[in-house]
Amino acid sequence: MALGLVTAGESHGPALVAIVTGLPAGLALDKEMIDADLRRRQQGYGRSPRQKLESDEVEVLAGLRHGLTLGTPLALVVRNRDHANWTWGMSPWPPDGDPSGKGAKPVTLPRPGHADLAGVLKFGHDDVRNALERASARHTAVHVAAGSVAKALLRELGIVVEGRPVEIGGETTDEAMRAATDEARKERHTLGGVVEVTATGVMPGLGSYAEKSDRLDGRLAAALMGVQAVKGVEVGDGFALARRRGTEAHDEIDPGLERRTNRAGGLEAGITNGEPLVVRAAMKPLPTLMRPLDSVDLATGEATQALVERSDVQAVEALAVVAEATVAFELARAALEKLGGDSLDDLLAAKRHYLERISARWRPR
Ligand code: EPS
Repeated sequence: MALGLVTAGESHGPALVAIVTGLPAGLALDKEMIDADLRRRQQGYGRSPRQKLESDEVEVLAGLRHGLTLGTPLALVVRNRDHANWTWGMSPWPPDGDPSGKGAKPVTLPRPGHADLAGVLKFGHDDVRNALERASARHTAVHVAAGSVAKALLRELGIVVEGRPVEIGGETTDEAMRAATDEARKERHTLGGVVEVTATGVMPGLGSYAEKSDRLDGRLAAALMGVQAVKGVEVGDGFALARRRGTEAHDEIDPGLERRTNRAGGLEAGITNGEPLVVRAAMKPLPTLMRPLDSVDLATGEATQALVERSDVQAVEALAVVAEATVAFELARAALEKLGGDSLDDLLAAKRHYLERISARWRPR
């Protein structure tokens, strides 16, 4: 069965939910490891006061017994502690009593760059909150929980996935990235950046060129572009390859089928080639601004300025964790497609068999 993921949840609703299907039985999960990833996602330097309210941890409602997967749908929940301040405003059922707390007044000032305007037009909402709540990057918490499960599966296969920020506000050293964040906070700006995800220990042969939709580079790009605020994805040397000659763009093959370089980022024709997988995602500056941009009040049609709310200065470190989870999930999906298996033992046996088959030719040092 293919690995699947469905999520639900609003930013200030009661909880975020993920259902992961297609996991083999017998995979050991560790609550501490999932919670550690959830904490990493919350910790970046440019985060908003919201993160002081939340302390994300995973609950499992189904699919796990005594720490081992059952081969049945795995139901993960991350509660929104901030919901306590929004019980009237974000009540799933018609709320009791007079409007109180946050979210009680409709939002009518769409922020350029957020889902606000497109969402209300598409779905016919009067209150922008009905669009922004689901579009919010808060939702990435539960993707990180699902990615953490995928990483546990990949670890069994010897694959390690890691994400890190490589650029924030145009700066590339840790010190300069922090200074840029401090300055943006002081000047009430927001920043974007670039994250890089690498996966090591990836065997050749994940993904396929059989159909466009099978190509793993395309699947990774689609999954990463689906993360809030991501506007670009590149694999390996990506856009820089377009400016090189063929002799400087590809990765020559040595005996043992190793490569001298990894400009392709571990993917050729949408298939892993045994080299580390390298992908980068570019994030735009966050659109909730303390210096609001011009907008229009949807209630009156008059020119005004966009909604001002608490916001992160930048969430690039958070994106690194989310992108890591995203890549891990897609890689786990591709590995299960290649190797299959209802139980972890079946999966590992299939891996051994496959590696044995290609070992006559593929012998990395
Ligand atoms: C977000 C707006 C902010 C961020 C949020 C994403 O939330 P709030 O509206 O509650 O201040 O803090 O990110 C998270 C809460 C999170 O956990 O990552 C948005 O509009 O996308």
